[in-house]
Amino acid sequence: MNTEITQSQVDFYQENGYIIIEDFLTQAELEEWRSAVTEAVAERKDQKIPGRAVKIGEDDGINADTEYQSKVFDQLINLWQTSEKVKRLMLNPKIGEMAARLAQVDGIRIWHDQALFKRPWGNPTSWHLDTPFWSFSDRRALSIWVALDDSTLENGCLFFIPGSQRSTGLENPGIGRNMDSIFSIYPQFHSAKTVAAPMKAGSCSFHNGLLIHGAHANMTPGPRRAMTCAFMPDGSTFNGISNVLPEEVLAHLKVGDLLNNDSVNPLIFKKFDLEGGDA
Ligand SMILES: O=C(O)CCC(=O)C(=O)O
Ligand SMILES: [Fe+2]
Repeated sequence: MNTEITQSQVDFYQENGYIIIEDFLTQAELEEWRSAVTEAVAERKDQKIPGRAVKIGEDDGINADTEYQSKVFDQLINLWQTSEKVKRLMLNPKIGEMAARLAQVDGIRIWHDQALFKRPWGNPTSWHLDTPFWSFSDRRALSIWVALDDSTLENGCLFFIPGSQRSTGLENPGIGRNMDSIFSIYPQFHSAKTVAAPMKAGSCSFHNGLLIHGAHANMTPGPRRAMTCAFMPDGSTFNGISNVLPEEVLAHLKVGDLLNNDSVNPLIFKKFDLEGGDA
């Protein structure tokens, strides 16, 4: 696994809100990720999120799914909670350290992982922001997106609007079927330059949760599979949005409480731990 992050990569990420890391996984690691994730997805039998009765493609209040949304991708959340193999991959402190270094934070917790499988002929992923959906409000939150298949212009690679993370906010524009909806809230990006992010299988990207991003439709008869994980800076507090938090956790949470329950949001990297106390 290529987990080194250089200062120039940190600088690029901070400026543009994303970074692509080629050959993140070796061929053997890619095989391991593919098999762990596809097995974990199959074991879920279409259950979108642990502890809830919602099937993929149904409305769980997270995305207000419609039939159209169900054909954007199959979205299976928190596979780390139902698969030991995925848990080993997701709780890797080396990945946490990459995220912490890019985001310039001292500690990183998993917010949620998600497999995002765009099926053949899958709809495009409309421009959207991630952070406004989440139960904490931190401009530094980010995600890793690992390509399990070659992700191409033809089958639904990611697109970014570089630098947009610096002027978007925590209001949620949502995600619907119209690619241009987000520009009614952010008209300044209507004519912005966009960047396509095709990636070979085993490469990955990180993107800031406030970066405007989306993906092409899948215009091929093959799948475009990705494994992703959203990260929350350690020390984040509850903002009152339920998102993926389990009922029993929500029952005891007040706005402003620390989200530091390791069984829900594992701390996967803390600078202090590795650097002997001078963080
Ligand atoms: O995979 C996609 O189509 C979209 C991914 C995305 O929005 C994300 O990882 O935040
Ligand atoms: Fe997203």
